[in-house]
Amino acid sequence: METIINPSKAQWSEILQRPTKTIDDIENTVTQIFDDVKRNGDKAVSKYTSLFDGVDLKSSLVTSLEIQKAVESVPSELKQAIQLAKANIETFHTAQKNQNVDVETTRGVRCWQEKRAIQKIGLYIPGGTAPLFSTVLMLAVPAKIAGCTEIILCSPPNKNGQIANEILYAAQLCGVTKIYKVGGIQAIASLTFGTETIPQVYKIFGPGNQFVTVAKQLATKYGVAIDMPAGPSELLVFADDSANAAFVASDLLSQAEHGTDSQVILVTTSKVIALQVENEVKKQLEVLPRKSVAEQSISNSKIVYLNSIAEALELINEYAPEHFIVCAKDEAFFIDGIINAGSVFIGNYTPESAGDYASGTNHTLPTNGFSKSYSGVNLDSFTKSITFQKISEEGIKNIGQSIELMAEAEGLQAHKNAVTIRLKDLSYKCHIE
Ligand code: HSO
Ligand code: ZN
Repeated sequence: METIINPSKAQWSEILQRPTKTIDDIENTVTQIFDDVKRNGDKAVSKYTSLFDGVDLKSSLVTSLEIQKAVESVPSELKQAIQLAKANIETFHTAQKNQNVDVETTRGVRCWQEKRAIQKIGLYIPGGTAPLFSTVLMLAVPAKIAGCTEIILCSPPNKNGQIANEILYAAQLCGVTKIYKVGGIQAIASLTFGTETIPQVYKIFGPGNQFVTVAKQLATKYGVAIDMPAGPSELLVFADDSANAAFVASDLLSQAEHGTDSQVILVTTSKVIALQVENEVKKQLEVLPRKSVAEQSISNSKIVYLNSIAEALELINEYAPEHFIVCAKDEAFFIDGIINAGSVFIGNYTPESAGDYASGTNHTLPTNGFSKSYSGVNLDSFTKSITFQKISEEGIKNIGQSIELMAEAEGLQAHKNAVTIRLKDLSYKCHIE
């Protein structure tokens, strides 16, 4: 890890730069596969599954027998752990339900707002060497609470044509409607257009590699919503001398092991902590099974020493981390002052892993500086708000003239007429009464 001491503000943006990748040629591939799936449906999907996943499938739909077998093969201790996580995620996301807004804006004019679930949603769960089944909980649990009626899960099959048992177990536990063995661009294209077997959805959630990320962006061009633009996972830790260096190192490594392009940053006001963390990282890294992955992301990572917590906070808000751990004497200063972060972890006993799995908060969070403008996945991600209004005779009399004047000023006579006709009706009624 490179240590940078008291960088000037002019240097910040360079220090905080995310690992960049070019996506030009990916876009062509994505467009081609989208066109093919749109035109040829299942036939195209199975061609790409064979090409990219190396397996020929008769059908991409996971059968109830396969689900049953998977459920049986997950060890009961792990099942209990998953159930504890699910219960906490359920509690936290159920608590996010809030009261409807309902007001009388002017006498006789009632306006209110009600939430409705997005009916059909797609969840994308990546495969690979370590399939992250915890993401199933993070997406399917709030979807169920929100009331989504069709929850479609896509995940790439392995060489044996299977999806990891844990993913299938979590999916059935959370009430996913249907599961399909389809991954990558072809999965996102299927959810966008629908095929003979895979239903079309209105919003797609979930992480993925660069291909999936670009595919999700293309899906939006066809009117399908997505949770958020995704990038490599990242963590920023602020630690002063009240922090435990070994704990901090373990957090940095937990994020670094995700992928070679993960980014971890330590910001500190203590030179002692900076040194201790660096040594601890080296020590703990040695014994990690995913050492080669973590080593690479750690080698791109930075320790930034700054003189004051005020400057540290400014830098953190400029970086806008996905995950922000704060181990500081004055934690309230950071809690009150943080503006841009996906999720904040406070104190020495709050590792990021807790939020990744089981504390109850969601781990699908904005990366790549998007925490400046995006929230992480939460209950509202699965709903839309509809506004309602009901205006009484008294109400239209109260606001009618203003509407008439504004419509006239915009040159929209028909708009004005829609009010005038009613006001005339009321004054006529008034005369004959
Ligand atoms: N840290 C990841 C989520 C995750 N970690 C899943 C372990 N499993 C992105 O927030
Ligand atoms: Zn993680």
